[in-house]
Amino acid sequence: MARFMVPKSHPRYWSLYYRHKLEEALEKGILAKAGMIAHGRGEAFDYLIGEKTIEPAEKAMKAAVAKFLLAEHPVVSVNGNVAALVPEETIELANALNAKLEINLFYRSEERVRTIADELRKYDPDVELLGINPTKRIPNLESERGKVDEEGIWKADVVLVPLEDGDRTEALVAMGKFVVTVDLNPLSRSARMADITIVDNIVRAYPYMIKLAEEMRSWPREKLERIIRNYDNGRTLNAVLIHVRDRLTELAEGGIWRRKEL
Ligand code: PTJ
Repeated sequence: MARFMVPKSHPRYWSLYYRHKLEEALEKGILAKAGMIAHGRGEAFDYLIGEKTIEPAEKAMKAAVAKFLLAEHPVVSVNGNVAALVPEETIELANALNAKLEINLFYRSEERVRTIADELRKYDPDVELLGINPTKRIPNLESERGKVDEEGIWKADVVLVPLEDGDRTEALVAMGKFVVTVDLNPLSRSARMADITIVDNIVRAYPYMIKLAEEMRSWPREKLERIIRNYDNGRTLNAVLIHVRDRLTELAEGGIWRRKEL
């Protein structure tokens, strides 16, 4: 695979950088082919949001971290896109939240699971990984994608399933799990079905959540409980749509032709 040669001065440097990471991950067998398409959809929504972390996402992240810190069996799920974009941050986040890590793939093959496990172990050789030999199945979810680990998602009370397919999110909610997702598309089924939806790019969301977790870890239980009680995911999704609407209105009124920065 050719090295990434784009100069840092390129106006779309970071976008191209992460695309390159995905290309590499595809070659290594970490990423599903459809992961490329999923990323493109995410990028399109990131443009609409403004490629920055917006206030509704900050609120969702705070509530998600509070919920994780209070959980009994918290689990952070990893798929191919996540392993390609934020492998190190995934491990750091699970540590900061005291959560287990489970490889859980939509397009599951034993080889991909192994490749992703090897990739994560490059960042922490001792990392504990679940989902390698899953023995349980999510009810009403057909084929490979329903396989989960008895010690992980199966017994979890709170699960983080980023960049996820809507069916599985819905099935996890139906199992009584509290489901948190990260999804740039506020209209996706996952975004609408989850208990907490973080509408942000995972490359910005995970570092932000790691910092939050380190800060909030020492907060009293009641304070964390209050954050969760006051959180309303419907309101968050509406606020994201209103943000996009207002942003597009401002851009349309201000004009974008030959404008360098949005
Ligand atoms: O690795 P696997 O086999 O588990 O497969 C992973 C994919 C992503 C291919 C699979 O879960 C899938 O098909 O997902 P969907 O249904 O395409 O949903 C992925 C969602 O993630 C879409 O709504 C995208 O907008 C969103 N998304 C893509 N990239 C990012 C993102 N959200 C946040 N940050 C991103 N970088």
